[in-house]
Amino acid sequence: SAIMGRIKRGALIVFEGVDRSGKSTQCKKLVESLKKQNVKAHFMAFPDRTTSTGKLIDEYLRNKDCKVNDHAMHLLFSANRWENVDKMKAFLNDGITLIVDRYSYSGIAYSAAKKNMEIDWCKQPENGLPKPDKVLFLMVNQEEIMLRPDFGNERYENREIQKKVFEVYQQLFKENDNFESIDSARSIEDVQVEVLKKTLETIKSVENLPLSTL
Ligand code: T5A
Ligand code: NA
Repeated sequence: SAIMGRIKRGALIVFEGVDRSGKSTQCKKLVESLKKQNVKAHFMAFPDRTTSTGKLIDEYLRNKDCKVNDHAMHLLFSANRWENVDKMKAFLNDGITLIVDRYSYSGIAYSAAKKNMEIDWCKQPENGLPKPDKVLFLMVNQEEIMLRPDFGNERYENREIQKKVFEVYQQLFKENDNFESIDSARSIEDVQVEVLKKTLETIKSVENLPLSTL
């Protein structure tokens, strides 16, 4: 039948967490692990620094002297996701699981951590984007984070900002039923075992469900 022949959709899996919590490391390993098991998977990361908005974002993040209005900057990060929506839907509809390094929740957490930025305002431009089937939140304490290589190079990498970001993330965690906390103070390999398990479970549980929106 038509139902039997239909391609099962891929899952939208997002990694979130404060800077240096190990998101990129886990995402890249996960895509490799999935491919080894013949699960179709593709890696994406936000901000996508290759697009026109991405180049402005990259300049803003790397140059702490670069002054841009906070609200305008927030919309730019969101536009950077909207630029990729058609591509994301095409992958998912083709049965390819997307492993995404940061998404809307980063956008909300890092902007709402700033003075004079309302969390409700920050959520608005994310409305209508594909909703992640699972958000794996990498949890590790700040003392450990600051011992990891390269901490402190980019705009938001200081203790005070990271603390505020974590507080907004905690609120988002409570509000969203798709969040799951992963203890990331363990070895890269141990974290990967759990991340792979959660991902395979999610792929199975959503393959016949429609994609929803934020
Ligand atoms: N941002 C982002 C916004 O303000 N708005 C938005 O909408 C979005 C999408 C750049 C900044 O942009 C902000 C948030 C960010 O401040 P980015 O490009 O994702 O975002 O940032 P990066 O600097 O590339 O990545 P992170 O700092 O977030 O680091 P990761 O990816 O969490 O950590 P990773 O995997 O690179 O690991 C860091 C180090 O720790 C080691 C790794 O080997 C590496 O050296 N490590 C471990 N060490 C011990 N034990 C483990 N389990 C380890 N796992 C990793
Ligand atoms: Na990263």
